[in-house]
Amino acid sequence: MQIAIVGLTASGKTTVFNTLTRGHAQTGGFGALTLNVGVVKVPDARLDRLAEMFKPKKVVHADVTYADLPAPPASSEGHVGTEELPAEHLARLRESDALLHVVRAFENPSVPHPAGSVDPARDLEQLDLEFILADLAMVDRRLDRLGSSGRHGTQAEREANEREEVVLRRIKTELEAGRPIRDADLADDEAKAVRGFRFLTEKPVLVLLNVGEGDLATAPDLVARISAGYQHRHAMVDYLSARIEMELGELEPDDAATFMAELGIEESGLERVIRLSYRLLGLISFLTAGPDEVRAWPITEGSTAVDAAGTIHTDLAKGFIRAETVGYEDLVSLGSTAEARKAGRLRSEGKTYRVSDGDVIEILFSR
Ligand SMILES: Nc1nc2c(ncn2[C@@H]2O[C@H](COP(=O)(O)OP(=O)(O)OP(=O)(O)O)[C@@H](O)[C@H]2O)c(=O)[nH]1
Ligand SMILES: [Mg+2]
Repeated sequence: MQIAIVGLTASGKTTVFNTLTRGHAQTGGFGALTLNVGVVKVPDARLDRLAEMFKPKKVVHADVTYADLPAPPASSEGHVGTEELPAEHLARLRESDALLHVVRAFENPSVPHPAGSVDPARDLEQLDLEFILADLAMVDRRLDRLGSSGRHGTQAEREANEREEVVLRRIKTELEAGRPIRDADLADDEAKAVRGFRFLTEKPVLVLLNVGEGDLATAPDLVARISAGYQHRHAMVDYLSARIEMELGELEPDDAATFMAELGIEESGLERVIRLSYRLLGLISFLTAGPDEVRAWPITEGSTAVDAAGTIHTDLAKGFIRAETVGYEDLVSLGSTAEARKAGRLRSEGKTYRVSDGDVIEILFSR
């Protein structure tokens, strides 16, 4: 699973990327076209608790890949266009499963805002519009193609083309009205007909307001104000002070705790953002626990026991017999798998069982 970090120039994308990945990519690049990619472990206190119980050789977290894309360069007319991005970056953007849209809400006299003033609502709208235009350009190109050559081929091909055209026309109407595709509420078969395009405005988005160091107290108000004007499907709004998080990340854990107490922060914003983006991807975690390994496995919400088996290994899905399942809370309160079994909390689930977040699962299978 991959999340693309997008945003206008000097909004703090690379600073956010560094805090997420504890990396040291160069910030303040001002339009330098470097692409940064890093893998982030999803914090999960349950794994620590299970590790105490099972004393495994290793503990493996679920992870998410973040790609920090440079802002699209401004063209001579002052537009920022995704079309201007190098092909490799555009491909990354299209391939991503979700967007983390960093919006500047911090003042910093030594880094003037390219537009002359800090205005998160304006910036948010500007990049959103660019993405709408990029999708619209794609839709138009495809409709042209379908118009000229889509009438040929076998009957099945022509019918598929007609179905695609209907969906594309519908999407075009949405985009022309300034609405992202994620709002269009496409039916499953409609979404499937246009999946290959990997439209930018179809991806779920987490809007991250990057607030100044002194603005943490008022940040929730800003979030409320911006989200009131941002009622879209598959969209969330949150805040972070990237600068503070970066400094926190450079401290020893004890010092970080003291610093957080001084600032009156209860939870690291970073962990919240990682968790939110995990949820944004529609992911939950099931867990496996044993003497070799305690591990969290990402899986799409709604997945079945046999999907879970396949996530671990295709052989487990092929030879699936049953999934011995116990909820994390039950396992921890009863103290061991054996006790959970005695108490009747260890369930034998079949192929079609829908996995819940925090299920501790052992797959029984035949080779
Ligand atoms: N005061 C303050 N400065 C910040 C904050 N976040 C980023 N900056 C500064 O703003 C400048 C731009 O930050 P970057 O993280 O490089 O921004 P970017 O969006 O990656 O910029 P480009 O890649 O050039 O588009 C740097 O000098 C950062 O130190 C913040 O929360 N507060
Ligand atoms: Mg950058």
